[in-house]
Amino acid sequence: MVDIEQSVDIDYDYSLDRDTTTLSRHVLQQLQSFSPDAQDLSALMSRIALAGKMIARRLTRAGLVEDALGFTGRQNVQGEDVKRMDVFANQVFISVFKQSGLVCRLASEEMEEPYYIPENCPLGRYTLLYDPIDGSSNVDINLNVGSIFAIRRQEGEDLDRKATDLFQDGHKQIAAGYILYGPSTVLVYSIGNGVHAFTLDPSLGEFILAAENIQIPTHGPVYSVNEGNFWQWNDSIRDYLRYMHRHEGYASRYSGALVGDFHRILFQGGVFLYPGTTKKPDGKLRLLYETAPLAYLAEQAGGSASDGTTPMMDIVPKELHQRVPLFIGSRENVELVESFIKEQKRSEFEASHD
Ligand code: AHM
Ligand code: MG
Repeated sequence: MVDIEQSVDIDYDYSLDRDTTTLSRHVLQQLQSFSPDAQDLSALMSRIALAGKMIARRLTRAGLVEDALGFTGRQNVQGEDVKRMDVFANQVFISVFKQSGLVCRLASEEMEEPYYIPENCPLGRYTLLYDPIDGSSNVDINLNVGSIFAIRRQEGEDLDRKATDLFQDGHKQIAAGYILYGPSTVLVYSIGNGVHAFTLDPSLGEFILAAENIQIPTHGPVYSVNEGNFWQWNDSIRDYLRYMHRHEGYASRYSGALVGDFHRILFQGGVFLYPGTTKKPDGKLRLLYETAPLAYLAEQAGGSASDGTTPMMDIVPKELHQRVPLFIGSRENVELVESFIKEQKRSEFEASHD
């Protein structure tokens, strides 16, 4: 006979346990410590989560409130048209970190120079690097967008406010992740101990653990690239795409928002690529707040990321808004693209030495 009381107890235990694994609890569990550093990271992640909730709230109401959709009429430092949501989301991160006491500087796609919060600087030696709205061309058509973030520890006093200590490789990141604003809002993060995903439960206002220690499949069917740039690619990338077209087992998926495309690959495998083009030889994506944070996640999940030849995590930026080609995802898929790039370099080398 079924013991109803016991089975009810078991169900409650399971669902309550699941519901109470919130992001901040998870961060502390990950660090297995209540040290000041662990408390800092937990507080930083809670602030990022708060920014994510505020942006998600605005996005869900974007068609209803004034001034949420459309362009501002301005261009950002990279010469791209700035959308109202870009400005709003950029400001959200600034205002949540003003209250944190922990972050001295923020650097984002939307600001030419880092933003300093002097009152935090004596104590808060962390820097937040972020893309407030990734894939912002999707906002006006109600498709998914994201926010990407990384945290680095400030090194030195930075008295001249040049933030040169940020020009170090991706291994200097102590945390990275993204928030995906899709049918639900999902936060994915790593603090160097695996990759974990949380789903926002709007009724609780909390990010609840959804998947722990995510592993990217070593091989996947998806290739994700803007094929409209075919005419602008070099031969190696064209050859790779021809290979994709001529072999069974591959599917093309491209949403126009890196975060969404990467999220699919994280769970299902495949490769995302944004190679250099004739108009943008270093591609479109930015190293410090787009490609390096996602590379950190990819490596933590057993995948890989490179610029075609060098591991993304090893690339040292020369400037804040540096762009870099990106090849990221399942290890075998990334290796396949890299093999085409290597082959072209080899034939170029041979031709120049004939
Ligand atoms: P954004 O951060 O200015 O929105 O630009 C980044 C986006 C990526 O999310 C996306 O993969 C890519 O740019 C799309 O660019 P394109 O339209 O050239 O394919
Ligand atoms: Mg972006």
